[in-house]
Amino acid sequence: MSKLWFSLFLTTLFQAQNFAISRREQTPTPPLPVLPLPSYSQLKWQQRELIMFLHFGVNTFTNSERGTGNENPAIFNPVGLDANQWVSTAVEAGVSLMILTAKHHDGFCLWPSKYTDHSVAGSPWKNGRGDVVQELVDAAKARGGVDVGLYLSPWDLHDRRYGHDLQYNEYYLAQLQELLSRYGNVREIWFDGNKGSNAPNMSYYFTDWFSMVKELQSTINIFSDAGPDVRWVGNEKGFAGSTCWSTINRSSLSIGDGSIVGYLNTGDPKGTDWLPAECDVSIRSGWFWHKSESPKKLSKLLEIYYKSVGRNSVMLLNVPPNATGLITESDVRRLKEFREAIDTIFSTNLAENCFLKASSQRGGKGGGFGPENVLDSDHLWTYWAPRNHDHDHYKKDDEHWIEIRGPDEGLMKFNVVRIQEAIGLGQRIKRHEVYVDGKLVAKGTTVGYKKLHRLEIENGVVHGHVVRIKIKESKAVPLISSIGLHFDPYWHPKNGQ
Ligand code: FUL
Repeated sequence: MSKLWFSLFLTTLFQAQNFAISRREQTPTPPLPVLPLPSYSQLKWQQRELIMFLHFGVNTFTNSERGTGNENPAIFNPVGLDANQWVSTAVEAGVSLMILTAKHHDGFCLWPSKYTDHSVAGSPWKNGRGDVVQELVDAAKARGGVDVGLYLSPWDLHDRRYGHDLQYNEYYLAQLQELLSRYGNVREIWFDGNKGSNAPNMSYYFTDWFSMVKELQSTINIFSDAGPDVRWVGNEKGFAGSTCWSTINRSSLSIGDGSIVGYLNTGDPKGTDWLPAECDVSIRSGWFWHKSESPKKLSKLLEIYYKSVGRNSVMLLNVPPNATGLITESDVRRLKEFREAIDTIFSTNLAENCFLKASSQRGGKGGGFGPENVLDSDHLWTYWAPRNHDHDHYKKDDEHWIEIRGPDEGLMKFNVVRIQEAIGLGQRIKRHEVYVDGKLVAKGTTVGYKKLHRLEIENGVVHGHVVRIKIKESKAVPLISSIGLHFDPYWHPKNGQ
């Protein structure tokens, strides 16, 4: 081959290669994340939406909410205990995680701990050979689809070591080791910050506790007022703030500090830690079962759902087993109604089969970030992304919006708007508005994993053709993973509920 032909051959080869590479290089990439980001286990937790708390122990037999620590283990005798019934109730309510009070403030242990006599081992139940934690774990395993979490109260009214820092912390850590190594996977551990005002002074060795927990359970989420994985929402009504960031500064938090409840409720847009809020609330007025109490009305449970799950949080609903050891029939029924209501509202999305349009889309048409992504079943990793803003030329009209245009024939009838952010790349949206046929029907601040607007307009229902969601302010380009227009037949804003 002559020199000329050879160099021509090389040039062509180089260009061909270059072309192949450049086609790939032109595939639009996902945008950069906005830190902080959730961990794998935090993302899994967020997607659960509804989890169940089970307060059960000596208080169940004494008709009390807070024990004394002097209860005789002989009173604990749930003769009909059937954890399969608890698990079925949970699964039928759409719950995938159940958190049991292995030890509440009274110090009575629902498993036979080798470090105390104050446990099921000293009770007549199963002749002292029972283990409630094991019963729950076995039932969850047998049924499948439901995970277990545990609550181990730091405040202990029974144990004499309480108040002696070293001895009590060793005792507490010993029990943590039992619970987190004997029972398989534990997905959440609850460190309750509550403590009586007359309780002895006590320093908890949180750093040791948290390290030990993570060592024994790699996928667990640690809950406390201050995380490190899930934070308390700051109240026991089940309500997250109408602004609710999953980000917060952990350095401003401490466990058991009553002055930070407002901060916990809303989170912090400037927060450097991903620490989403969990909304704990009971189906009844008390945490423990009392014969005289009955479950909350369906409308109340739905209100809580909208104000927790619908505000970027997870709803932790307590359903206390009774003295027989079963979840009471009225609670089972109410939970069924609750699940049916959620399914009725959200199983139909009127936005499906609509025409979608957006202010812009990253990488242009066919680039993988178009508005159609908000209607698929993936609510995390496929999303509509607008073009990056060119900050030098930012004009007011550049605001980002996405539009849902209904079919020509007939109007869409809905009263709930659902918006979800692709939080895998960070929480971004600070302010947004919803318009129907040009009229403002809802506005809000944060969106996060899920924002639900139950429309507060007159008559409660909107009939319209074009729904436009405007993102008024955002930390970086907003990434919207899902949108829903739903009809909630239980919502009657005129008469309050
Ligand atoms: C509180 C406790 O004092 C209540 O008894 C209940 O366990 C609730 C979930 O947390 O701090």
